[in-house]
Parts: sequence; C-alpha cells; structure tokens
Amino acid sequence: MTHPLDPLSADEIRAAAAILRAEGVARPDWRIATIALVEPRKDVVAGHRPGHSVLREAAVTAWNLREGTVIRAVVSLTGGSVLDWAIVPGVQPNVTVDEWHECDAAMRAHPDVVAALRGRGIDDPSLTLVDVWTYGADAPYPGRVGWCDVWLRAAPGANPYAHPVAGLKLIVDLNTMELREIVDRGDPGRPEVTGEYTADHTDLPTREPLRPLHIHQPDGPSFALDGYGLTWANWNLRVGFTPREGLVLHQLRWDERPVAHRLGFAEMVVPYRDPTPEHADRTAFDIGEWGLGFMTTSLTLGCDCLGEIRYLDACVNDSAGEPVEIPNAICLHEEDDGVLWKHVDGERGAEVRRSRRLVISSHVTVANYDYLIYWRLYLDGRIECEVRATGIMVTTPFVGEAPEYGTVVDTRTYAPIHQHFIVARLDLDVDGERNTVVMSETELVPDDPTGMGLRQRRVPLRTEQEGIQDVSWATQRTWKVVNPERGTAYTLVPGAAIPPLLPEHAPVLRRARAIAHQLWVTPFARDEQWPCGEFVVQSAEDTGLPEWTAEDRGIENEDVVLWYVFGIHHVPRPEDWPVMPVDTVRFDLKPTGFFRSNPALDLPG
Ligand SMILES: [Cu+2]
Repeated sequence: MTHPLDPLSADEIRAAAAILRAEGVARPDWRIATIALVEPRKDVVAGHRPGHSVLREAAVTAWNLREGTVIRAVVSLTGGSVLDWAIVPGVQPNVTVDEWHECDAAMRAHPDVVAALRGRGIDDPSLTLVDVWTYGADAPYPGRVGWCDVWLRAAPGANPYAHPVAGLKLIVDLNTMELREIVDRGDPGRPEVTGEYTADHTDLPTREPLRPLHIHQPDGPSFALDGYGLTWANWNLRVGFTPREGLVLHQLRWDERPVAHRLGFAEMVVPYRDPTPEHADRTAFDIGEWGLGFMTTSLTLGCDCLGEIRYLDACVNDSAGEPVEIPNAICLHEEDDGVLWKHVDGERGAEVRRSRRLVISSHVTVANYDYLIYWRLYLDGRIECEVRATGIMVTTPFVGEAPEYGTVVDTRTYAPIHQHFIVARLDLDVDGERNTVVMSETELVPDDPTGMGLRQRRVPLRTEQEGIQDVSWATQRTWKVVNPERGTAYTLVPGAAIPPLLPEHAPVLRRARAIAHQLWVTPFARDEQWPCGEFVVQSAEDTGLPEWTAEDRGIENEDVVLWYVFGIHHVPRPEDWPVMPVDTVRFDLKPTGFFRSNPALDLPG
C-alpha cells in the first residue's frame, strides 16, 4: 500500500522512463539526469488515509546529447501519461554517475592521455583514476564540459587519492566524451607518501583489539516500522528518500502534534580556497551536481550501525532511466545516550533517567569524500542533526616552499583549505502550518546599576528580507519558530555555523549566495526546493534563495520554511591524512515552550 510520500519504487522509475521513451526521449541520443517523486500538495498528503488510492507523479529531467536540449517533464505514473513538458534553456542538468564512469574509462583509453601519462613515467593507465569535476559559468568550451584530476594507484586495489598526477588536467566534453584539451602545467613529481589506509597496502601493525562490546535488545527495538512510517516513543514520522537530497524526514509529530513537515539537506557547496591553477576551479555542489541520493552507499551491520538495526532500501535512476537499487541505504536504530536528567537530593539520594535516541542515518560517498548523516530524535522532544565528514582529502605535491593555502600532510604534499557548506531545508510546522520565526537574543539591561541584568530581546521576522540572518555569538542568537495562536515553539539552535569568507568578486559567491548568511526564511512554496537554483552545473548566478527572497514576501504567521546554513571550515590537520577521522558538526531543534515542563518527567525510573 503506497503512501503519497513513499519514495519512488524501481517499478515506478522504470515506468517514468518508459513514458518518456514513448515520446522519443531515449538512448542513444538522450540521457536521463533525474527521476524524482513529485510530492503532492500538503493538503493532499494531510487528507490521505490508509487504503486511499494515491496519484503518483514523477518529475524527469533529461537532455539531448547531440543538441544539448534540456527538458523537464512531469509524468503521471498512475495514468501512464505526460502531464507537463518544457524545454529549459541555458542550463545543464546534474552530472550522472554514468558520465563519471564513462569519462574515467574514455580518458584512460585515450591515446593522448596515455601518451601524457607515459611522459610522466606511468605506463599502466589501468592504475589511474580520472575524476571529473564541473565548472561554473567559466567553462573554457561550449556545451557540457568537465575538468578532470588524474590519480594513480600504487598497486591494484590501492588508494588512488594517495597519488595525484599533479599539473595534469583533462578537459572533456561530457556529451561526446571527447577529450577537448590536455592542460599540462609541468610535473612536480610524485613524492613518496604514506597514503594507504588499508591493511593489505600498509605494513602498519594493528593495535591490540579492545574486548567485545555487545548491544543486546532481547525484546527487539522499541520502534515500529510500517512501510516508511516510523513510530518510536512519543514520535512518529515518515522516512523519505530522493535522488538529489538522499535521506529526508516527513511529518514529524510528537503525540500527534505536528513539529515538522519535512527536514532534509537541499544543497552542499564545497569551495577549495586555493587560488593556484591546480585548485581554482575546484568547487563541488554535492547535492545540485551529484545528488546525495545517487551517492548513497549501502550500510553494513556491525560496522556502520551497531545494535538492533532495521534498514530501508532506496532506489535511484541511472542515465538510461533504469532503476539502481541501494540495499540498506537508510539505517534505523536506537542508541543509549547517557543521562537525560538527574538530581541528587541530600535526603533521598539520586533520581536519574537515562536518555535514549532514535537514529535515522544514511552515508554518502562523493568520490574522495564521505558524509555520514544522522537525524536523531530524543525523549525530551529534541531533534538533532549531525554530519560527520570523513574520507580522503584532496592533496597536491609542491616543489620548494609549501604554499600558504593549506597544510603540509606528507612529504612535499599539502592539503588545501576548503569549506563544506550545507544548506538544511527545515519545513517546520509547530502545532500546525502557521508559524512565525522570532529572532531571540540576549542583551544587557540598560542603565542597570548592578551590571548583572540580562534580558531577552525577541524580534519577530516579518518579511523575507528580515528573515536573512547571521549567527551572533556575542548575543547567543537563536531562532524560535512560534505558533502564534498557541504560543508553543521549537527553536533552531545554530551549531557549526561557518563564515563564507568570499569577497563580492568571487564567482562562487554569485553561484551560491545562499551561503552568505546562516538563516533564510521563506513562505512555503512547492517549487522552491533548491537554494542555489535547480541547475547548478555551470551556473553563473544563484537562482534560488536570493531570487525568491527578493520579492520580500511576508513570513509572519505563515507556513514558513527555514534554510539553515552550517558546515565544516576545514583547515586540514596532519592527522586527517591519509583518511580523516570524522569531523563532526551538528545543530539542534529544541522544544521551547512546546511543553509546559520537562516532557521526560514521566520516564520510568
Ligand atoms: Cu573537508
């Protein structure tokens, strides 16, 4: 039985592609970039009851490899027909996994590339990896163009990201997979580095293992899963998955009281802050370009998730429109979380309750980097979002003095400073759709002779321009999402806010103005999903948040959407090499007058 928010199934992906194929959108001339569920209107979702029939629609983005024409179609999966069809001029769709692999294979087989590699003493191209990146508006050739790093494995199965073939870039037409240009800026050589991290490629002794730690839930976990519907303690919600965002959460409720309609990540921008030619073009939009759903990897019991685990599978499309299954894409489990509340009374002794949390997680690998995403629900109503970045940093050899744009991590090798900006899209519905975001910060009581007085300054954000906010450490600013009718609220407690540090002339800023501030607030609009624009590959301008908010619509007592920008300001450490211990960032959504008092008083002792 399908719920309107269930992710697309393999059959539905196949059906969507078949509908377009019947219209001539098919191989070999066309590639399908994305097949995504069109989530129904909120009132339709709210009115849905189990057993009701569901109208399923998918949005398909495809492009013609000969002409470059990009189309966006909406198809009815229930009706088997095209509902809407439009050509989108002047854009490039997201880059597909197929293109990444085909580009790698085509370049490694290209005689000019083989010759260039041989010139650097690399005789076996099968040990190389060609990793394609995208451009902004400054692509050196017309059409769909990528630039490639070349990496070298020391042996079959070894870490390709250990050995950059530096000074060598390949520029590729991604529609024809033709090599447009080899850019050779000279060979800085390949220094002897310790870039391997697996036991079979290092002679590092293994530590004495710790004794076993088992997590037993003899009666099973305390959550129940019904399709994609999930209930645990006072919480219930639906788990979702889209090709672009990966894991999303829908309809979070506490004791049937709405808290959030939809939580997910809408964009990720990773600029490398190294102006040398090796890195100046290196900015990844991991969501708009590559898609966290497409990049989601299967999880392994006992390694990625410990304890009593339930998994959900996911499915995305390949560029022919065929389904690609991702088994164990989403992990659901409970974790003990230490103490939730406690007091030791002089007469009675200790009263203490343990905290437990429900963790909904998904892991994403984007080439060298890995992002581990955790949404956690707590027994006191708190929602925590955590991201752990791990994987392998991009490194470059240098000759002579180390460049000032990074950290030396190995012999003649540095890792450039870079930033990972994540834009979370938080469609909160606190006790209903109509909410007001109130900026709340602490200030000194003026003319207070004691010098001790503090008071809370609360400013309702009335329009989108007022909703553009920055963090303020000095005033401990937070943003309270208030239901004005009931006086209840949840607060966005900012964590891991990072400064853009981008001057006005930086092209990346023009493409990603969304990251210039930490909070944006918009009135809900179904088609406003992508904060840096729907099409970020080779984009010139951010056509998302800055364009929408230029209208300066009202956001007071509206169905508000919060866009929270956070991330990792990554100044590499030697210890991040050759594989990074996780760099962890998080933010919270905390009930703030959503309950009358501590909602976890009722936990059994
Ligand atoms: Cu990093």
